[in-house]
Amino acid sequence: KYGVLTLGDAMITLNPEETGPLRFVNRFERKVGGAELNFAIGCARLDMRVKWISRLGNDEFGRVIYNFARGEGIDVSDVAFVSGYPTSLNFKEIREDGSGKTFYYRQQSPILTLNPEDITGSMFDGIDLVHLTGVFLAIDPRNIHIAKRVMEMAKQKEIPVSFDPNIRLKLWSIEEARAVYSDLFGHVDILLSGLDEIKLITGNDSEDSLAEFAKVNGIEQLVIKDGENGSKLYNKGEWHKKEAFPVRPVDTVGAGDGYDAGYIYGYLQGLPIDERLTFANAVGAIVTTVSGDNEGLPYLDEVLPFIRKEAVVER
Ligand code: KDG
Repeated sequence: KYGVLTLGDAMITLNPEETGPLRFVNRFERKVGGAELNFAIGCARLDMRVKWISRLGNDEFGRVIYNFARGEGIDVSDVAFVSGYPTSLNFKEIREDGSGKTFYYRQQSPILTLNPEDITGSMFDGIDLVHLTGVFLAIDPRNIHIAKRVMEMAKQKEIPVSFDPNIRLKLWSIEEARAVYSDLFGHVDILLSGLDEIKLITGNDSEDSLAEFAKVNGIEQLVIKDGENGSKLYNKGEWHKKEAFPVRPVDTVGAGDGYDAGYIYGYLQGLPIDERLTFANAVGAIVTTVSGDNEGLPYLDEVLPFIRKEAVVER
């Protein structure tokens, strides 16, 4: 089994029981979210070994998240509980088409207590890929020091680094984000970005300018996710494209994290580019058909039947 390392904040996600503006919603379901944790769950379900580094509040919700991650088979030995920092919350608003808005209560996130010295060499033992996202960087500008340390240690150990900008403009401004990203892109081997996000970051989404951007930053694989329009990869001077799977989405939050897990699975398994993009598109599509940020992440044995449109015996 391949080993993946990721690091980030998690939160209790309150999923509305009805669609429409949050101010009219009275009932919520308590779930768990967090971009990097969603990615970790996605990888674990695709049969990879996953280590997730994090900090949780020393409270009831912190325990919910810890047990949830552990229940998914994630290595939580570098997750610690910290007092004085309540576990973060995220209320979601979901519209009829499955798209949504988030309302965070995470000003004093427990992950603020993580320091660069907490990252040690043994955390990389048995790791084949390191994945970070922009959510962790958006929480506190100082997190760049931790992210850089992780990326530099990965480089020393010849472990590839993937990164998803995961822009969260509710947490920081695009100017702040651009400054931090431009400092990090040079450390990234695989960049997995939404089309709208890469446009916000580089100011352009034409294939020529994105190819140039990848070359300048030494990004070996530039993956662009475009939801229902599919995804594409720029690698070794060429663009490869794959259309999306048609689905009826109920909750699109977490689809990008699922896509990342699917892509990384395909990359580590050495799947040819065409199959890798198909696999990642499938994982992203499946995620949108289930309510919750990570509940819809498929298990390995569910993805190929979905791709082949095989009938599933229900009863
Ligand atoms: O990518 C999905 C995540 O964004 C969601 O699970 C929670 O908003 C969230 C975050 O900040 O990680």
